[in-house]
Amino acid sequence: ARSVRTPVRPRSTVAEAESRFITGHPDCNVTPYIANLVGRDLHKKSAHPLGIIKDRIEAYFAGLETSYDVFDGEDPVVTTTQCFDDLNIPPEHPGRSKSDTYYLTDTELLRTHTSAHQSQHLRQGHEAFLCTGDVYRRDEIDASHFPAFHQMEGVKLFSEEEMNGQTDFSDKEAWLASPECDIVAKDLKATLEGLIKYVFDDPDLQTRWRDDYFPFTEPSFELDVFYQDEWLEVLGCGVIHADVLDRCGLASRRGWAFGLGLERLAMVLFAIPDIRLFWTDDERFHKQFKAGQVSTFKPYSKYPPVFKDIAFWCPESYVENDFNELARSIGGELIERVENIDTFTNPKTGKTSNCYRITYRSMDRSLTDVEINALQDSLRDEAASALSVELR
Ligand code: FA5
Ligand code: MG
Repeated sequence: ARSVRTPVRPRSTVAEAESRFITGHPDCNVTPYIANLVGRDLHKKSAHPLGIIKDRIEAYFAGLETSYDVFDGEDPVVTTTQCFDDLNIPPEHPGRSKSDTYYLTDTELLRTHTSAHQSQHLRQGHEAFLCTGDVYRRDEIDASHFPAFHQMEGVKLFSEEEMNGQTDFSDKEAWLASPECDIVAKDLKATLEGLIKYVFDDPDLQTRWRDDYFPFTEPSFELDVFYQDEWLEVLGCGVIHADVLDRCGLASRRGWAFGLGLERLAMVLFAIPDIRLFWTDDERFHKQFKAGQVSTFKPYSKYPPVFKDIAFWCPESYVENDFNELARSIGGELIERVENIDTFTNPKTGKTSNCYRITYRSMDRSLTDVEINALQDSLRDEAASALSVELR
């Protein structure tokens, strides 16, 4: 297989990062905190859990009959065409909104998924490939969600003979009921079940398939793994939508695609309890991992959490991700969780109040009251000024 791997980029300075991603365009909503995460290239570090798991997944695919081309160095800045239009994601889809996505300009953004590169690789003639990269989303904040994370995309096309020369299905129902659809979907699930077996080598690992929906696959599925007493979603996948292939000049072909969250799989494989740990510079984390080896993470501390509540009346324009973003901008990796613990609407005024519980906890050290009070005070001040909320 051809392999197009690029070397690790040097970490950019704050000023460099900001000048590229914080453009001054009226639609730009990238914060300095996010700009500084771009380019860390954790997935290319062979002794980092994300690099180790990526290498292991690539090794599984290298052992299959189909030959997969491997990519891991595409620019995370993509266009709305690449990230959405090519994939049948309509203009009004919530995933495209500024409350969910980091825009540099009205047409350029930090990719929200590695599916943003599917069409370009298909157009260039790659029939089976893996493509890994960092992706960015304005999202909720807890132990398994971080605004920057890593995905690996996988795509495989089937030959026209394998599809019995059939591609002209009268409608969605006819396609879903066809033996051709079944061939692709079965191969997809078998390939991913084989992957999980290979990566985890653990007969006790509990997994489950669920039906899902993506505009760019039909049918669509997700796979969950049981971890820390709950089902953790590790990947989305499906049979590539005919319209997506058609746009790539591949109307006569069918195939499958998947996108898996590397952090989610790595958390389970290495027993890493919190997604923020992947971004730490702490030696106590890094010295536990070696290239090519799976080991169980031994937490080096359980520093106590500090809880702080904040309650406010919201303006009509209020969106929760703006508050999550603000918290992350002010508290950075010291924020473990932002939880909405109470919301109600005053029947007389029609105004809505939200109360959030912020969990502050460092992975590396004990926090002092003085520093947390200072962070919480800035969060209150900034919420009032930047989000126009009325503190209670
Ligand atoms: C997608 O991103 C689709 N592009 C996947 C896909 C590809 C479907 C190809 C069909 C064909 P989703 O939004 O569910 O789907 O994200 C995929 C995975 O990324 C999730 O299953 C999860 O493992 C991971 N993920 C999503 N959000 C976060 C987050 N905030 N932090 C960490 N991991 C996340
Ligand atoms: Mg999903």
